[in-house]
Amino acid sequence: MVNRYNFKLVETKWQDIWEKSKSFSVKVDKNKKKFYCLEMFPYPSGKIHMGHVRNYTIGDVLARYKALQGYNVLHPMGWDSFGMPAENAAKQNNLDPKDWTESNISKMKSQLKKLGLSIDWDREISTCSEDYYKHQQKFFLELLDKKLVYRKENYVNWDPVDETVLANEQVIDGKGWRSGATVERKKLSQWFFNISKFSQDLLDGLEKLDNWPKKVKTMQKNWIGKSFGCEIDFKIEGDLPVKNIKCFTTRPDTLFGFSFLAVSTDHEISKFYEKNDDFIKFKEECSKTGTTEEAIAVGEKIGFKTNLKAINPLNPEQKVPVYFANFVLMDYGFGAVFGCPGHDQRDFDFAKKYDLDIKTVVRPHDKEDDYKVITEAYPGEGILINSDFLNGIEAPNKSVLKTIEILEEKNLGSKTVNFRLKDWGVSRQRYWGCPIPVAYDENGEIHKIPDSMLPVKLPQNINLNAKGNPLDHQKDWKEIIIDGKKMMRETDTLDTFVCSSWYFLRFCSPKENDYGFKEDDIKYWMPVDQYIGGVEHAILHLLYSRFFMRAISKDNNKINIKEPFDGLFTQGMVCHETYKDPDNNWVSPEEIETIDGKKYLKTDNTKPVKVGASESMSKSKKNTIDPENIIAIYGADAARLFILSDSPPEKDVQWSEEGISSSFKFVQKLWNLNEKMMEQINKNYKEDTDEELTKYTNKYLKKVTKNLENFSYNKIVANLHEMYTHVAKLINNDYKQETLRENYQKILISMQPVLPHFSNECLELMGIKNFKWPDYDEKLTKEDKINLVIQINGKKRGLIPLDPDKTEEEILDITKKDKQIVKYLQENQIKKSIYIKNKLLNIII
Ligand code: ANZ
Repeated sequence: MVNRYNFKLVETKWQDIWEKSKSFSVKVDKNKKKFYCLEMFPYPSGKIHMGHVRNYTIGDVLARYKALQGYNVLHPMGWDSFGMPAENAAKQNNLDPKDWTESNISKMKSQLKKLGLSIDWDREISTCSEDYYKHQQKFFLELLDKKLVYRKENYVNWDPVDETVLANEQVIDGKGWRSGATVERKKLSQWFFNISKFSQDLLDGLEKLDNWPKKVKTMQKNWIGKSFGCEIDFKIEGDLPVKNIKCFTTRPDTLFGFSFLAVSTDHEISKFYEKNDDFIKFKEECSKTGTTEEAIAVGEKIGFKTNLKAINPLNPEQKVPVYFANFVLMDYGFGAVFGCPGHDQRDFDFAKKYDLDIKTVVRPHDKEDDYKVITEAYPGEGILINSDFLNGIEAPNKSVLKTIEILEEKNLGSKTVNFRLKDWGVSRQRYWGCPIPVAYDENGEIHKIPDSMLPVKLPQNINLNAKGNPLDHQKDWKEIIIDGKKMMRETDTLDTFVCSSWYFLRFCSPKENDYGFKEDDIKYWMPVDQYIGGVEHAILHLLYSRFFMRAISKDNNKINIKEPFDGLFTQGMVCHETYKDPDNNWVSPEEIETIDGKKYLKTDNTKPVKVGASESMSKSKKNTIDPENIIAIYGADAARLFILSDSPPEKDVQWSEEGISSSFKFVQKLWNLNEKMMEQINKNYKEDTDEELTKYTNKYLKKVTKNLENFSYNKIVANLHEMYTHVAKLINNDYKQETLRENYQKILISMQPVLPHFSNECLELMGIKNFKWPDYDEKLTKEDKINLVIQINGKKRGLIPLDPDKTEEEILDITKKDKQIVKYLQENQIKKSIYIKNKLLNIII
């Protein structure tokens, strides 16, 4: 096949076409409807990967479609450019993180441009630029005034490899989300955002996010983790001045199963044990288990027995031992638990280890009253037993409320709600981040850096190899005079998730100098109409952004936004087969050649390669494909077409050599069709043979429009294939020039979202410069005749060509007179008929 569509030429030329036709950018007519289309912005690692290609192609299809529909479209791009990798790369190569980052940005920007994305580069932002973080520092100080930021000494998740603190959300299965190192516990003075203050509001807000995937809302809901329960004040006896210990419980109804009380090693009663060597050793032992709930759930439960006794409020006769235990978290509830081994597995494990009573107080519905918990706790539903005046009550549905009522009456406890969501620790002991704009006087008092001294810029030319936080070693930078007083700057920098919590506002007014955004601009553009990104951000980034909008909106007359993202779409992964050489090392697709359908090492074609499962592309498994090569070989349109084909955007897509090459061939076929179309147009026939082309075009447009509206972008690829087959056939009929031009022009415009380069080239050749999304005529999309299947007693007996949408009676009348069918009906009585509209009539005789 001759490659007559020279995508290399076209794709460079196409940028000008977009520049001319883009409807957005600096001058925006705010009387027009707006559409804000945003994809999660990338970290400038230096190279785009297939995940970016998919994410940005999906966004681009939508942005172009909306622009063609006449919206002002905001489709910006920026860089999440602070963070560890820059610092690490700079250390290794003896570079400045800023230079490394900026050079990566320029590489990635040119790669994104090659994909032909309709991005408004005039609005480009980068979070590591002073223009950006200056405003972030102002927001930080505003939050400090509103008491939504505070500093406190706390146990933190410490990543020993990256030597930094991690937020709870950044610890996955007990490991650092970036380094993969097992996270330790460490006590440090830290800055926190008071996200927990908004727990209920963040939960309520989820209800209104109708255009978010259900799974993301469920993940956030679980993360916020609202528990209904009760706080109980346990009376304490013993040789210490401790009168009572408060516990939070969701199961007060199991109080008769009480067999120990456990507190966290940081509980306030620990102050009495500070000098106890055994306790100190025990505490060290506890620090070794991870800090996350998952780690604690699977880890060994260990305890340290005190001499204290706790009294059961419902049965004052019963006194049980008090322990320190590693599975009790200090920052949940009151850092204390009443242990009920019969019905809680952690308590069960603990009781087994320390030989404590295991009492059964709930029996499953299908068991007798002598039921006993033996091998594991029974947390399920049932009936209360061995519980004195509570016996016989249905647990937990009725028994929890009933017990709370009793406890409240006796003043022994009260109904409470608890949230799992913890405040967001934002301090990072790293250089390459946004400096926290405060300083400390000699008494350690916190002072805001005055507005006139903002931004607090990062010092340059520093020694990144210094141990710990490089900023700590910058004496000149650290010392500062405020109002004539000597102070020391804060050396912690902000978690990069702070930068991404408001970047979508900045895109609305990227050049605004005085504040992070302009009121008018965000009133017009916000919220983001469609946000597109990976589901891995379901909790972290998407929750932080929702919090940050609430936090800056509080007492701020410039902004009143709770929900930044009206619509959310989470795209699937791009996957590829995995390969291993005979020695079990991962091999990349580029190192492989195919001989007789089998795969061998390129360097040694006697060595067969083991083909493994297709998995999400990742550097560690070497199953990545370089988008830049793909674009260079096949062109951006073919790459876009392929990345959208096969699977719906929310599902994973399998990348294959055959797939991309057939997409490429299809673009060539479209070009051939274009050439043929131009020939036909030039023939200039006087009359149309029929109306088929117009009808088909309308039907096709209806389908494409519907699929665009529903994010069924893979179906658009199928629509294009079908269109090619039909139109290639239809144009052999004779059509007038206007008919051909009118229909083909619509088809070409419909290709804009997916194949922008190709479509623009062809439209330009036809002399068409201004266009909008083509409407279709509903009347013309109706099928002319349908072939109705006629069954007698379920057997197919004939086909009757009919006008569509006839009633069942009309069809029965016609059928009774039809020659083919009459012979089957004869004298038989029709008992009933079953009609499936426009498809089938089954007559039962
Ligand atoms: C007694 C009990 C009996 C409990 C029983 C459960 C089952 P959710 O639902 O996740 O909120 N708990 C309370 N504070 C804790 C802390 N600081 N560290 C670890 N565990 C803590 O969990 C609530 C339950 O978690 C509470 O109810 C308490 O154990 C435990 F059959 O109290 B329960």
